[in-house]
Amino acid sequence: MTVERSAIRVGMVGYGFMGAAHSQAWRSVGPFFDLGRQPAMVALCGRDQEAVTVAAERMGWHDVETDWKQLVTRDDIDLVDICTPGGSHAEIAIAALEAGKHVFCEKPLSNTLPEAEAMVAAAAKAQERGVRSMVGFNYRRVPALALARRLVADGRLGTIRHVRAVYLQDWITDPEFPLVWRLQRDLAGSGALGDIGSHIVDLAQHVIGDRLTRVSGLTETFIRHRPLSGGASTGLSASGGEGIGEVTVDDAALFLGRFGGGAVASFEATRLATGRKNAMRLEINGSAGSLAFDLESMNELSFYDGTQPADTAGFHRILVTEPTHPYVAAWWPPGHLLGYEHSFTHEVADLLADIAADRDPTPSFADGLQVQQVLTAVERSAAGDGGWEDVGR
Ligand code: SOE
Repeated sequence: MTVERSAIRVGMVGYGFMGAAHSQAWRSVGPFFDLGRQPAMVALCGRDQEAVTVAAERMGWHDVETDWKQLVTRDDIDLVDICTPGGSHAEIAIAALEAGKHVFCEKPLSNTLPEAEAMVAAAAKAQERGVRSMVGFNYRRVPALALARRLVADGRLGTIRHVRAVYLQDWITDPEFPLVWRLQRDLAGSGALGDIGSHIVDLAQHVIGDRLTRVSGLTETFIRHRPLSGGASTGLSASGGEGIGEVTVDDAALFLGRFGGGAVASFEATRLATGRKNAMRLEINGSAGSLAFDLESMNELSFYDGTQPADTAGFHRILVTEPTHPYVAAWWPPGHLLGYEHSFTHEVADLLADIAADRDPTPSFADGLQVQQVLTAVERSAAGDGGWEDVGR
């Protein structure tokens, strides 16, 4: 493999859904973004030699490893991209940082607070040596949501009072869907709360530029036992074996929140919203206007400008495809649309630019820890009588 001297040589661990999305990003970022340092897709790591070899060829990786401990110590790797289930994020990220590798880690940062705290400590120590790290909350880099943040920051909504966020899926509605790793606490850390609730917590805070300080919530597991095997079509490895196993994570989480600046919020994350495939919606109400976003119309942002005369006021649809909109100039002329996968390309474009400029990428591991603190506070509230819990206690 011929690699430019200035290239950032990438090794990725994991090749499931997120591995495929990240591989698409590493392949596509070079031709579309002016990068000081191009990525080189050096090696893909997975436990099964045959399967990871097939995946590497398909996804565009030059070499393979079957032991992540080997990958993170390779001299020809500068950056480790972690696309494994949350239960392995901490050990891989800390080893990579200690080996002097930049780290890009998928959300949620980790499955537990102690792990997240250890990752933040390792990232801070590595940063002293110019080693950078980022956690992958990709929706921040959907152009319409980046525009929403810009409008809020520019004061177009005035004082923010309400945030209303939902993330609705339905892929485990069938009780015969097997007990895959996302339904096992030791591997996934939590269910809908950490998997998709983490997205709307990070996004709400990022778009309004404020942090949650108190939460009150509930979680529910509607289907408490599932078959141990089957579901080959899911693309997710079941725990295997015969019989029935216990679901040890939430199917749904609903919680209220208070932001430090005074806004109030409602959040709902569920994977049993029959008919909703990946419906993430965000609405923000301020003293001077409102914004509404629907992932199923991800190139659009609804904006209500409260400063307009009443007889012409109303939510209008911004088609977020102008070159002045975030990230759009790198792609197509106005009116041509972007997709879910472009948000991952935007992540790696910003990460590579930050590394080339010796800057700290965002969201940082500390940002990922704060989201984990919110999720943990929700779980504390849900484990009790749903009372208010301080974030970060
Ligand atoms: C499954 O819920 C999942 O793949 C999440 O893990 C991703 O973060 C989300 O973007 C799509 O749905």
